[in-house]
Parts: sequence; structure tokens; C-alpha cells
Amino acid sequence: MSTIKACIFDLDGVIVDTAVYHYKAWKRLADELGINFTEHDNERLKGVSRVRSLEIILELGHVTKTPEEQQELATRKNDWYVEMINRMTPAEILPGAKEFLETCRAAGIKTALGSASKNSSTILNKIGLSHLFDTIVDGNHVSKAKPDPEVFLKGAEALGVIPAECVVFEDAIAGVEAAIIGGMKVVGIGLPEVLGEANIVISGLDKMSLEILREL
Ligand code: B16
Ligand code: MG
Repeated sequence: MSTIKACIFDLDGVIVDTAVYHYKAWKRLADELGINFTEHDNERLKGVSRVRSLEIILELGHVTKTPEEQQELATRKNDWYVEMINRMTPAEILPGAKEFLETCRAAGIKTALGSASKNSSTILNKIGLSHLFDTIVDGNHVSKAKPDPEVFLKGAEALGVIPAECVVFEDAIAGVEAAIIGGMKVVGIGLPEVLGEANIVISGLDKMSLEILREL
């Protein structure tokens, strides 16, 4: 029996599936640069920062750009991405996410967002879930990307709990590693063969319950 006082949620792949919008925007940029970029390649960008995502795409195409050019390209991609997320609605919340957040709060368990995205506030506002998070830590607040645990440690600190009292929900391998390095429990959202390091792996938050949380 554990004493879980807080749940920290990744955004993309856990609360919503924004990977499809990231892919469309990166694909448009890759096409303009003459780089072959597939949905399979896009898997490598999940949970990875915007800057690192661009580096991966440039590496795929063996294309070199100056830091200034990279900045311009990342901004261009982000403008297209923001256009798409501005059209998001609550219908895009992944199954069980809203319900489990409400369950946590009703049970007195604190909630935080721990995302690599610098656009998390826009997304949470569009899908109408901002009010269900006690604190939001995202790409705007951290200097080190997952698997560094900074984003989750800052979340725990803001909530006034210690890492051992936290459970992280993550769909990316780097995020699962970050939670473990940070000394937290972690529930993988996805496939056991990919996220095997997590304490348990489930297909989505619709499979989560307080009973499972307390047994971690
Ligand atoms: P942005 P997460 C991550 O979100 C995405 O999985 C990743 O594909 C993206 O590059 C990253 O956010 C940065 O997003 O360009 O909006 O700052 O899974 O950490 O919630
Ligand atoms: Mg994710």
C-alpha cells in the first residue's frame, strides 16, 4: 500500500493526441526542405522538445542549417501547429482523461501537468481542462528535456509533495525514464513492449482507477 498524494500527467499521448498535428506541421516543413519524413519517423519526436525534433528531421535529410535558420524553421513549424491546435475542442480529450482527473481531485489527490510542450496552456484551454490541474509545468518552465526529471520535480515542488508521493503518467520512453530518475512511480500509457520500465502499462486513462493507483 503506497501513499500517493499527487498525479503528474504528460499532455501529448496521455490527455490528448496532438502528435497528429505535430506530424502535419513537421511534414509540411520537411516537404519544403525536400526531406523525406514519414509517420514512422514521427514516432521519434514524441515527448521530444521542438528544437531537438527539428534537429532529428534535419539529420534524417542530412541537411545542415545555422542556428538562426533553425530558429526560423522551428518558428514556422510552430505557427502552423498553433493554427491547428487553436481549432481543438473538448471532443479531442482522450478516453477517461477528464474522468480520472476528476476522480483524483475528488479523492484529495493533487494534479499537475508535466509536458515538454510550450503550447500546453493553449491546448488545455481549448479542450476545457485547465481547471482540473493544480499546477502546470511545461516547456516554458524547464531548461532540461526529458529524460531529465526537471519537469516532474518542478511539478512535485509546486504541489508541495515529495517525489516518492507522486505518480507520473507518460506515453514516451524518455518520460518514463525521467519519472524513474526523479524517484517517482510511473504508469506507462501505450504498449508494454515499449514502456516496460514503467511500474505498470495501460492502454489509456480509461483503464485507470484509484484502486490501481493505491496498489502501485
Ligand atoms: P511544442 P508532451 C511534447 O509533448 C510532444 O510529444 C512532442 O512531440 C513535442 O515536440 C513537444 O511536446 C514540444 O512541443 O512544440 O508545442 O513546444 O508529450 O511532453 O506533452
Ligand atoms: Mg507525451
